[in-house]
Amino acid sequence: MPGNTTLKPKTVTKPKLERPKLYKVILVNDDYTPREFVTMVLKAVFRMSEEAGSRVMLTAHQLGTAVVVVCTKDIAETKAKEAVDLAKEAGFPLMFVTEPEE
Ligand code: TYC
Repeated sequence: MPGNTTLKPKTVTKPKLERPKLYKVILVNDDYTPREFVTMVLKAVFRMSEEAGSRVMLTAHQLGTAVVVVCTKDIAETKAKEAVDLAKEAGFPLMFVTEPEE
């Protein structure tokens, strides 16, 4: 051992436990979809209460858009599609879009 020891700097490995990037599901206002239908979709697809659903619906109605939920890309895209499909079936142009969180 003596005279035979090489001092190696310890390699510091950054723990690779990166969180998955999060996505917002955004509700977009339009002039045709009835308010009650929007609230119903928020309750059915995003499991919101009547109160939370109508609050988010009113925010989109007044401001143009509202964040519904923040989740992984997969879930965001699946939920947005489910919601848009429900509206399409009922003949409404209701839109939900997804976008990555800053
Ligand atoms: N603006 C619609 C109306 O007045 C209601 C509505 C609210 C539609 C929110 C879409 O994302 C929306 N009937």
